[in-house]
Amino acid sequence: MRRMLVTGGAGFIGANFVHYTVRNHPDYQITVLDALTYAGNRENLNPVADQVTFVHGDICDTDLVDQLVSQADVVVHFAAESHVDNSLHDPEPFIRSNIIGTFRILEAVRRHGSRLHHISTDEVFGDLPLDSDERFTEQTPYDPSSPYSASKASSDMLVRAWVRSYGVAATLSNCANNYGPYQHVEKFIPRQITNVLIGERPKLYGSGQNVREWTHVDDHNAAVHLILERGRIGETYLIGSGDERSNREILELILQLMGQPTDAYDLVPDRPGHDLRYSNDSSKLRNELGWRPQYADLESGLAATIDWYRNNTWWWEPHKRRTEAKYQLLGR
Ligand code: NAD
Ligand code: TDX
Repeated sequence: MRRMLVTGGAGFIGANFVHYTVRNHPDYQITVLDALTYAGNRENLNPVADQVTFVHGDICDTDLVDQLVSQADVVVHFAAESHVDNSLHDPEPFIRSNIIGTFRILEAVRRHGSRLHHISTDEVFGDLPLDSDERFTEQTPYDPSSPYSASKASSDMLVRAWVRSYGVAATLSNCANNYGPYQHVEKFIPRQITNVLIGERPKLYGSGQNVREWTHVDDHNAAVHLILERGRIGETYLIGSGDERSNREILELILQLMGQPTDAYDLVPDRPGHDLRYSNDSSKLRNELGWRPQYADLESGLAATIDWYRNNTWWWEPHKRRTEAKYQLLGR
């Protein structure tokens, strides 16, 4: 058995990663380290509770991180503050968890020689013009726009420096927008689905023309496993389905799939500094490691996601009111 430490394993992508690993890689013995912030939910791990050891703790806790990393062959680092709107309102937790937290993980990995995979985002590159075929590549210079993306860019830089200066055995990946089950109701797709389910009108920022590249969370996690198995140490891999849609298109699709008129939404004030378009060129991952997205059809992936939220109101209802109260403060 290989021993794997998953940070942030009670969050959206981390929990799906743990489920995916239990299903597809039973040779891993998994420990999750998660601080259970507003975004973490232990119930996300209910389906695999018997197969996973859960530790409630903070990645900034030097001694705890040292102890857990010393017992791990592989560390997969998802833990982070992840929501752009929150970072605009209150950046400090982003600096702490995303930068200091990653530093603590790196120092522990350096001491104990564990293999590290660092999870990051396409947002570190800034944005692309709306009407262009340009894509981010592994060579695109970093140019983050928000406190969130600046903190993730900083964490990536730390990982690269620890590889080069200390020989830490790390890989990095920068994925495009994810969707799927267990995504917090603050994020675009779950916010709109759950608004429809409670009879509230969905909320589209600004003109709704901003473009995102939507990737199913299981496709992201399959890529992470390929990189863990066959990725080259020190290398970065971009991950993305190639399916780009404007926010307006996604919202209209959700409304259509939920049997609502496709204009039944409100336009709300734009996000400050709102990135226009993200698009990842994932050919390195595809050519070197043979990755292909399995959820190639966004419509059916979205329909399954809508069904998941419809069938799991117990999971999101307790968080919905508090989330919308936060948005009301932001005027969005
Ligand atoms: P999330 O907010 O749903 O989950 C984050 C998890 O990290 C939560 O369980 C939270 O409790 C935990 N956490 C936060 N601070 C912590 C700390 N100091 N110590 C321990 N645990 C802590 O986020 P997500 O959407 O699942 O994102 C996971 C990772 O993937 C992040 O690194 C994010 O930057 C990256 N990412 C996300 C997307 C996306 O579309 N959601 C896309 C690309 C990359
Ligand atoms: O109510 C909304 N209305 C709206 O129009 C919300 C919540 C969002 N939006 C827009 C903003 C974005 O253009 O939808 C798009 C997606 O928004 P988010 O779900 O907040 O995602 P984004 O800002 O693109 O960042 C996401 O992808 C990259 C994740 O939250 C990050 O963690 C990841 O790094």
